[in-house]
Amino acid sequence: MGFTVCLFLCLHVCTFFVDFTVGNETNDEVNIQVLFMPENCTQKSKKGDLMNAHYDGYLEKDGSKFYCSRSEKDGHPKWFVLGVGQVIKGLDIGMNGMCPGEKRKVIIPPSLAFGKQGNEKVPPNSTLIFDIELYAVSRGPRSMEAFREMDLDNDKTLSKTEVKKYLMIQYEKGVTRRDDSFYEVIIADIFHKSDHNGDGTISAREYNVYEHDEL
Ligand SMILES: [Ca+2]
Ligand SMILES: [Ca+2]
Repeated sequence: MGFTVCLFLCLHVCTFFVDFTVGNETNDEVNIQVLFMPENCTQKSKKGDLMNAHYDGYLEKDGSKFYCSRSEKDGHPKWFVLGVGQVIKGLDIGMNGMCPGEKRKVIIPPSLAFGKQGNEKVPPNSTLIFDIELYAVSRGPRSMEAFREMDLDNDKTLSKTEVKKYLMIQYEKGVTRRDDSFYEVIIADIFHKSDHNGDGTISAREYNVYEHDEL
């Protein structure tokens, strides 16, 4: 039984769709190497967290690069929810328990990547290597606690200003200061996916749609 998984939350830049079999035939594991650990790690990523990261993907067999988030289109870091199938399974596993600012090398067997089929850039049965740098982790972005935290004027909807303020607080826990254009790209992406009725704010109902992504 196969199902389609989008590698990236960013549907409008999503180029990789893949069918893979979820079965009990694999005991394969993701190999995680921590390349850099920041001195302060106030929170580690866990399932359901909103992640912001750059990652470059390589084929293990010849070291060729098949994906680079830094050079793709706008080059902004990828934004996705961890552990719910918005990235390949091996990345969901390999980016768990990670700190903002941490860098990892993650080696993913085919069964937890693009499987026997591969995709347009990944040959069948490819083991993949990802170089990952995590910029930000937002705890429980789908929780109503987080919604209330973001909803500064308590009107039960999130404006772009409110989302931006929240993101800036999250990012300042990380390593790098960002300019306005950085946030504008992310906010546009968030509203594109969450503001379903296009009124320029995210209602509690629209926000809560995320709750049903759990696998
Ligand atoms: Ca509000
Ligand atoms: Ca709305």
